Amino acid sequence: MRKLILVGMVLLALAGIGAASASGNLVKNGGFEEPQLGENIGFAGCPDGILPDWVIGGDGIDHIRTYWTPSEGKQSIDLSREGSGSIRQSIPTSASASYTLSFDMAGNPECGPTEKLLKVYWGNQPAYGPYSYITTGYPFIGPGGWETVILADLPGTAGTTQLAFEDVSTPSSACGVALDNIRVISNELVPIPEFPTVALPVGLIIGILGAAYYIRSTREQ
Ligand SMILES: [Ca+2]
Ligand SMILES: [Ca+2]
Repeated sequence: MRKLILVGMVLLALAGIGAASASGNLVKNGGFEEPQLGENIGFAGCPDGILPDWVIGGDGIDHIRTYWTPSEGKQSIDLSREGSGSIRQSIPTSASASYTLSFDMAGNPECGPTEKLLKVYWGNQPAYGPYSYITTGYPFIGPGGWETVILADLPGTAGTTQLAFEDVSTPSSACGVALDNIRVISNELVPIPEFPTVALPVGLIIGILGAAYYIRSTREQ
């Protein structure tokens, strides 16, 4: 029985590793939850140096709290403060891996242009996009207004790769691309789904049976 308990514990540990890898987002503050703005703050204009883990470029951004509903957590950004802005961050990467980038995009509907345009940069690859978002029909950004963009098989390089987002809406205005929930996952870390899904319940059952057996045998002594 002790061997069985040990097997259960090992399976549980392995299932834990699989789950950790699956949620291994390499982007820091990709949901713009830091710094936490006050509950009643609509938005805060951000020049460079305000948003942790990101370098802000262009004309800056707005950090959004209650002004509209984020796609993740409590905060998101408008990639344009008074004019088009950009953000960038260095991601730890490996030359032997490829990466999947995903993010949620919408557009600030308060002012024109109605078509918001976004370019995405990954290392020295040619720019991706421009991705277009039409604000017509979305007077307020809500859960149904966000669109998820996924870029799979981005190449890795040894060291770090710079990830950048740039508002290229024309003309530039105070109402830009809305961004939230930026994630980069190493494709090598995505676990084989069958293993942890089987290992977790099997490990749990063996563990519970083992614990019950152990309690019973200690009571009988
Ligand atoms: Ca968020
Ligand atoms: Ca703005």
